[in-house]
Amino acid sequence: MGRIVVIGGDGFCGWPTSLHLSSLGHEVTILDNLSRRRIADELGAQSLTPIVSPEERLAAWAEVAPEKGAVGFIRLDVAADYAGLRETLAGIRPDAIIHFGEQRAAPYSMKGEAEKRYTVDNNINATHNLLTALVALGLDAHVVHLGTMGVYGYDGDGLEIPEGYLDVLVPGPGEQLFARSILYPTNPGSVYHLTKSLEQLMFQFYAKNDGLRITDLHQGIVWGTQTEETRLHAPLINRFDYDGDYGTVLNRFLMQAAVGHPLTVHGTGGQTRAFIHIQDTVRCIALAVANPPGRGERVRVRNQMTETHRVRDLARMVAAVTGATIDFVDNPRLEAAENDLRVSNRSFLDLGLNPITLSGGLLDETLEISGRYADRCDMSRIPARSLWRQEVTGGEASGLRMTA
Ligand code: USQ
Repeated sequence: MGRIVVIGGDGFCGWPTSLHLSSLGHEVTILDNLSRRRIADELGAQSLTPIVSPEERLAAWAEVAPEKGAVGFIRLDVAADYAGLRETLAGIRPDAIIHFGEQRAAPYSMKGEAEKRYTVDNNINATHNLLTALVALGLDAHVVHLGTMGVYGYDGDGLEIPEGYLDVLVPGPGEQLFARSILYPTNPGSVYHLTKSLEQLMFQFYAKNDGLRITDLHQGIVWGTQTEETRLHAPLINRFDYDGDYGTVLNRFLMQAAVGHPLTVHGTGGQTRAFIHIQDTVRCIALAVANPPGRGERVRVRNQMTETHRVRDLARMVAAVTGATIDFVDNPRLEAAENDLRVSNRSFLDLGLNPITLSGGLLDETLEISGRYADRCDMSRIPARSLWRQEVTGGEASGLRMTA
């Protein structure tokens, strides 16, 4: 078992991951600037589940799992405080670093100038600071980064998306064919997804130039709230975002059904996306930590998803279970109205992942939690209001209206 730093360990994926790694016997230190809580305040949209302070969470964990050892917490802005990051890593000398420390909402990243610039500044600087510090300190820690399925884009027409790389033959002079294995060409659909696409190049460079060992996990849309560890004690409960910026589609539909709001399908709901339950997220990260690439190897890319679904099918499924009505609303995003999606996830299946599926009963748990905390819901926060494009007339932005 090793020493693991979890950057962004206070967030929706980072918190349950920190507990899971601790329960496996790792010594975990969370580095977090509490930006998810700050942005929730800024948006006036709190987690549906009540979240206690990091100190109270960690005290609760020490109480239920005293034999696992304490999880440490350091409040640090990895993107802004390079000296602090360097000093912290030099002190801990971790074996692995899980990097969740990024602004992760596509709608938030498209809200306006400030949010676009914040998302790029934060995500790019956080990632580059981490890589630079590892090189400067001569630390051979395995970096496990949370990427996104969205780097591939959603223009799939049946091609199975490989895990990171595309093996191509490039025609040369005469009959010559050059074999290349290239990063799958990125096609980001938001400024947020753009940052994850740019980061792929940083990882490629630092793995090649400095021999850093890096795994990039291209994760789908996470659903569910609780994991084996967060269920153990009330203060350990995971956050549940339902608002139009941070709420993700299936969890939104489940909570909308629980509070009596129509299910907000964007456009025709023909968008097909990749999904994974939060319990499988934490399992995948543990599997990735246990299976690092070697020094000098190229970045290991794994697709962290378990199934694909069309948005309108999810809405129909939730409506069938709950009796909710479905509202097909104008799509605030610029995205393909209909797409197919096939994704390879062989590498996690080969490592032994036994996927949780939507049919597996855990929908009920999310519905139950949504009902339990329904009185904490602010209905005005449910509609998605971030528009992907400003309408331009006569060379000037005339306001936030969609043209596509
Ligand atoms: N959608 C609706 N109704 C809603 C909310 C969303 O129809 O009320 C649609 C969106 O238009 C989109 C799809 O559902 O077509 C997915 O939206 P989402 O908000 O669930 O997911 P997304 O914005 O893509 O981002 C989320 C996470 C992000 C992660 C990404 C994985 O916030 O951190 O990287 O999922 S992926 O989508 O595979 O790129």
